[in-house]
Amino acid sequence: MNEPKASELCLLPLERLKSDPDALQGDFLHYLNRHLGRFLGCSPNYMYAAMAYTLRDRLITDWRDTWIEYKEPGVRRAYYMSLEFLIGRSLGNHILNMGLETEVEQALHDMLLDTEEILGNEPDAGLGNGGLGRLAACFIDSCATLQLPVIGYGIRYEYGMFRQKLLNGRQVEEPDHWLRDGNPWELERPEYTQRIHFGGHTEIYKDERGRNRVRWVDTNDVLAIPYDLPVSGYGNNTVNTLRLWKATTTDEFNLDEFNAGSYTEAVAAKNDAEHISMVLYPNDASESGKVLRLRQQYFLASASLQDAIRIWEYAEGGPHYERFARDNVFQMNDTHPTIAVAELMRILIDEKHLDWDDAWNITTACMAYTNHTLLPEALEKWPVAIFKQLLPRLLEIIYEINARFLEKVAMKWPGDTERLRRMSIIEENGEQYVRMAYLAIVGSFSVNGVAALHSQLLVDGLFRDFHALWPEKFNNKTNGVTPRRWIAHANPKMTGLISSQIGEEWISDLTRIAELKAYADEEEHAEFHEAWREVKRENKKRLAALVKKECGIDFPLDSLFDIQVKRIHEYKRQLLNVLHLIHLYSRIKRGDTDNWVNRCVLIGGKAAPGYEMAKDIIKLINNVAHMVNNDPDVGDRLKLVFFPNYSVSSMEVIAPGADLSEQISTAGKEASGTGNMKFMMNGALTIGTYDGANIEIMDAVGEENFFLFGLRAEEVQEMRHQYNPAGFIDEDSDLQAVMQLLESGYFNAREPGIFNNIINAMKSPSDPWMTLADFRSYVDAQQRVNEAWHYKHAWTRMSILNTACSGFFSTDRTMQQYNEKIWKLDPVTVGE
Ligand code: 21N
Repeated sequence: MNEPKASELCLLPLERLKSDPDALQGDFLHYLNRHLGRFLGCSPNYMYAAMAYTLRDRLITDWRDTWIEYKEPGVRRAYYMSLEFLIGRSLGNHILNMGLETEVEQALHDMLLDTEEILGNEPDAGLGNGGLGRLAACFIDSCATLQLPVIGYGIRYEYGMFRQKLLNGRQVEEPDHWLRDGNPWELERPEYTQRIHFGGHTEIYKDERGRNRVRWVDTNDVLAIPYDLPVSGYGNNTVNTLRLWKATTTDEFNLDEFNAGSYTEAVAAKNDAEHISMVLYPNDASESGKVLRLRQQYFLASASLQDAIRIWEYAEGGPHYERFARDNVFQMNDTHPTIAVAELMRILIDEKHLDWDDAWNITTACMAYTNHTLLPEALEKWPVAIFKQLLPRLLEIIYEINARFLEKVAMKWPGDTERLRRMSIIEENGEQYVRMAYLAIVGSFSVNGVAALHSQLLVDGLFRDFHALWPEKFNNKTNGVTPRRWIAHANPKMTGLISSQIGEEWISDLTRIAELKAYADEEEHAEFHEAWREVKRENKKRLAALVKKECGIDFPLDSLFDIQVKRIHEYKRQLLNVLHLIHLYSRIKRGDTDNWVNRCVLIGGKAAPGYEMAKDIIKLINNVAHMVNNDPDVGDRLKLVFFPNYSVSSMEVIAPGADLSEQISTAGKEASGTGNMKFMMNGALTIGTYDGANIEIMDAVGEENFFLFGLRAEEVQEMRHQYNPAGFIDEDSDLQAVMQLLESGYFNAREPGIFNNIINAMKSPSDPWMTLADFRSYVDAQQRVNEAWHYKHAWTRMSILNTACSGFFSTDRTMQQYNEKIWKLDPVTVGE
């Protein structure tokens, strides 16, 4: 008999584990008792871990088979590079994707355990700030479901997004040590460790053929260790990989210090390396400018590129670089990993010894860039001085890229020095900076915005000059969200009701949810309408219980649940919401309550720790809430809470319980928004400005099923030059009453002056967010909401239509568009 060789042995099929309730229970108890050393009746976080291990075992076979398929030569792969992946919890998601809901439920039930409680013990993987990080998580979910060979690359932050506490109505940040009890999902792969260089200097040498080459020497090196997380597809055998890098020290240390007898100091100094993956920067939508942040960016870019090259060389069986761009594409999530453009050039030139032109052709054929913001304060630029210190070789390469690029510009527009100055990758007025967005555009074959309006504004404004040079690079890819997490998992009751009417196909093909439109008519489908209302009521009950637990306030179920959750930022205009609430309060106080609609208002979101105005806004919301909730004149007419520590897992309860979704940014400022889509899918109606993806949401559902208000982007620009907030106050007695109440100190009687910054900002003619300009229109739209709410049946119809028209906003569609126009990958089926 022929003995198999070792290399053949490793390809032998792995036995599939049984997944009936008995088998699950057996493995669960094995992990709980024999691995974790705990027993039934122990603290529930161990039961969560035991169930996670049980399911991970069942993912491993498909995970391995998926890798084997992807490593075949000729399989083209995409790499999604992102400094953020805001994953949230995973157990419920995997159970859903594997179709094991009833089996797990049964297994736990037989041990008198409650599934929901156990799922609730998983800490959120909060490795992101907001929309950009959550988008990355939705993207990789959809890629696995679509069977696309896409690998996520990110950083395994020891501390994710801070936990938000409230003290006297103010935000207090607490560190999020999410890995403290271990992470059962991750698999450490030290065999694929990569080495990353920092510091040092460059020198020129002659190679064996007498050509000048550059060496980067005397560097301080750091090691990158990969930790893999499984990303399961829905109802298929695909298990993709999210690979997160942890920074660690090399074992080398400074011998001089060692010889001088400072052994402990020499070892201790090595700690510096570990800091790179210690903490996520929490200031979304404004650049941090910190050296550690640039170290994180290069660390991710370099480790990921080296790893992708290693995978490709292995599959290809040798370094035939003319085929590299045929097989690989890198999607950069904003400019954060954009140093990858220069890093790929460095690897190809210094390490693979390609010449400049070949390296540049490869690089610009496999890099693609997504922009997520137009806000000037969020556009990354790094001081050249910092670059020179930290990444001297990369700065040289960027200079060379820039010189060759500016030659092209000069050729197309001879004598236009002003244009050269504008378009240069290096900003030269005063201190020099590297403009990362420009590096990304020059180095990529595709540049996209995240909603139709946003992509249009990019080519008309910020990137105008580049669009004139390369119109073919620019495109739009409207964002989405994954219907698995945001409907099927978060809203099981609605899922059951929908599937009872149109089957389950919609879960992996959301265009099919349009079939619900046929049920929008109350007369013909009275039972369905009744059931729809009942589902919403149950979801409101679940949300009300969470609000009671977190905030201590009762939300009566018959009230309209009016919700704004997102990062706290002036452009998102939580302040406009507050002005409306003060208006409602003042109406109650003066007895103007005919046809009143009772409202429960929930506002939640985190402020960047250094963003004082955002922190003042949180304090104002809490102070107004205190007055409103404790005033006996108000009663059930109005309830207001600031919901603490808004996160992925809390949104899973909040979105299904919402009646009204607040999407009220200053037009032209919110690139897309994605919370707006989650609310829509779960049957909430939107009150919103003509901004970001709101526009596409309204197009899909129809203006008559959407509460539109406010200035449009062009009107905002138009008014800017002559914006006169005082005029809006003078002409509107409601706004006068609101501002008077606010300025009188009514909400801060014992804390005089604390809201002066907020008041002055709103009253300033240079207020970039022009909050007062939209007050009247917003209050009128809220009045239309009230009128609509009176007609329960018409409201239900609009709610059903919102869900039924949400098919476009699945990330399955978004990923299909990225794939058709940018990545061009073939789907890979696994295990058939
Ligand atoms: C959002 F701290 N953009 S979250 C858009 F320095 N950018 O605002 C939203 F490390 N974050 O409209 C859109 O729906 C969403 O992206 C998805 O496309 C966000 C930028 C950021 C900047 C600096 C930093 C972290 C994040 C930090």
